[in-house]
Amino acid sequence: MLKTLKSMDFTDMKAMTMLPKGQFDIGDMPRFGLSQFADRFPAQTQGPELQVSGDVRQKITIGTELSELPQTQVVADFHCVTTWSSLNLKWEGVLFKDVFEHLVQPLGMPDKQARFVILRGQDGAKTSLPLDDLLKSNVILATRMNDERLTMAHGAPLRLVAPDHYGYKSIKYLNRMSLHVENPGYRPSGFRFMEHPRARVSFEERGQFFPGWFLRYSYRPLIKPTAKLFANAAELHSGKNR
Ligand SMILES: Nc1nc2c(c(=O)[nH]1)N[C@H]1C(S)=C(S)[C@@H](COP(=O)(O)O)O[C@H]1N2
Ligand SMILES: [Mo]
Repeated sequence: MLKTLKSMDFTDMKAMTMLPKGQFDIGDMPRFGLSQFADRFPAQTQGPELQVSGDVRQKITIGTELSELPQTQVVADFHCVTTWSSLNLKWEGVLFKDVFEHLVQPLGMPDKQARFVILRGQDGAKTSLPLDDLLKSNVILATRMNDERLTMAHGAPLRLVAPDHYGYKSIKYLNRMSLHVENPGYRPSGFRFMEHPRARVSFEERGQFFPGWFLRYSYRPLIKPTAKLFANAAELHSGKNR
């Protein structure tokens, strides 16, 4: 039943204003993703190493340079497309925008028309976003989460966090990105069938072929088994690496 404004207490109000349409607060962030990535882990875990290629004049690899850029914090909620949200997470690292302006542009010299970015993780996961979305001031390449070094579970040594977009855009174990000139009819290889090209949470762009509300109900039953699959795989992996 709908509550009237009068009978709502402050916590209701807060929950309502903080959670986007169709999302619920799951508490601590689970290790999560598409099931095929559950038991794939980064091979290189020492320090971040990010290759930049595509429509650039010079391919580059960014590593230790990252620690020389201004270290920044982003506090934001994280929204998985399957409807779980983890609230108030603190990420630390370097803004994508700073990496782009201080390293990618001067060293890689990307084509001025390149407006489209494919991002890949060491586990083989990939996604894409328009460059303009990545240049927003809350998109971060994180090395720390909640005042600690990023854990393997959450994408060490380097992960993207794009809080305004569903979780599948926030690639963990990030090691490659490529810039592309977008042209009509071009089907980017970073693209998966169910993905929305932008996946903005505020527009409930969960997928490109079905409405957000429909996907909400389809995805919800997957949360528990997927979280379990990912947690078990991580446990097995950490056992092996002891
Ligand atoms: N490399 C990689 N990045 C990924 C995924 C993945 O499986 N592999 N899953 C995505 C999805 S669907 C979500 S919801 C978040 C989950 O991040 P977490 O495991 O830190 O909670 O990572 C995203 N980035
Ligand atoms: Mo997700």
